[in-house]
Amino acid sequence: MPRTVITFGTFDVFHVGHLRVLQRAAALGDRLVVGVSADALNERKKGRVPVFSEAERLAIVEALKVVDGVFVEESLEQKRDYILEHAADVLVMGDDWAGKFDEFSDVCEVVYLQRTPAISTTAIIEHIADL
Ligand code: C2G
Repeated sequence: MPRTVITFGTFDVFHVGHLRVLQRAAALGDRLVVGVSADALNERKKGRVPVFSEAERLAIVEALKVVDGVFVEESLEQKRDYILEHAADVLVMGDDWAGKFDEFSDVCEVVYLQRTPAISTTAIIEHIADL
């Protein structure tokens, strides 16, 4: 049976920290499925509309060599359904989410990967705004 890895994120203003977490997630199994958070979810949870639209963020993530499939993450509360729907064996998140998804360890392995230091979408937006 192929081992399916699932991960979630906004992946706005795609950067090397995003790439690395997806590469390391993919290395934990045979197939990587990515839930890209909806524009409405970002607005609701973060109070900010992403720079790149949901369709653009999905297209970028879907085109990556390490990604086998993408879907829109409509709400954080549906995480268990997404894990089951995609028959995921492993849930991977960056360690900014450490401990937050331990409740799913009854249906899959839960792994938190160290974030790539010193790079974030917010820092990039601020840097560009300052130019
Ligand atoms: N990431 C990383 N290193 C960075 C920046 C981000 O490893 N320097 C990782 C995050 O830990 C996350 C993924 O890249 O696993 C996507 O990051 P975000 O787009 O910020 O995702 P977020 O908005 O936190 O996810 O269910 C979760 C939601 O979809 C929100």
